[in-house]
Amino acid sequence: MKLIMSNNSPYARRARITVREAGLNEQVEEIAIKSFAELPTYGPGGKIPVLITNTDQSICEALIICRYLNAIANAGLVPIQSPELETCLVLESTASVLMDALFARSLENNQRDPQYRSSSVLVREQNRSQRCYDTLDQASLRADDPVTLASITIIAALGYADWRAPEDEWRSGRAKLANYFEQMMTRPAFASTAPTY
Ligand SMILES: N[C@@H](CCC(=O)N[C@@H](CS)C(=O)NCC(=O)O)C(=O)O
Repeated sequence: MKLIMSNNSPYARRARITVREAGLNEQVEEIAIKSFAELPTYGPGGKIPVLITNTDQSICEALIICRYLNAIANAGLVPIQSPELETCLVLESTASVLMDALFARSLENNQRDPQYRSSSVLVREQNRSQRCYDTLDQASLRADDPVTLASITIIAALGYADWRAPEDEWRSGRAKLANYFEQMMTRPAFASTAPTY
């Protein structure tokens, strides 16, 4: 399989950590894009990540790629029983929303002509980000719990916040979340995929 990615995309990082935690390193070759212009050649979405399967199918969307990798490796990255399943989905979806909120702000700040930048969008997405940080902090996450697609998404989103939204100071007043992040980052799958910027 081939994973079309970039070293600093938080969406691609979800898939890259999943590859490693699912033990699929030998089966998935990572291909870093040279330009966004080449992306539509890998599928209609034209976004990274894209997974090209062994049957030459092109799967997009990080969430779906991660579930596919988890399924083919039988990796157990999504609990199958309550209440762990619901907990995983609540946290994964919260981190997913956080990632989208951070990405939306990054688009406004870095790709929009300053005269067209929307301060209302920036405020709305920043408020959304703060609510998500709070929810994740209040979840009292434990680094010695089994890795799931939730923990993968949380760390990918927070790592992206460090890069694109340092003004959020997400660690401030959220010692539990900060401690969780630090501990998770000692795992090779997480450390080796830290964004390069
Ligand atoms: N919903 C998608 C978002 C992926 C995404 O937006 N990736 C960005 C890079 S971080 C991208 O490819 N942007 C190119 C573009 O928007 O044309 C996912 O979860 O995979």
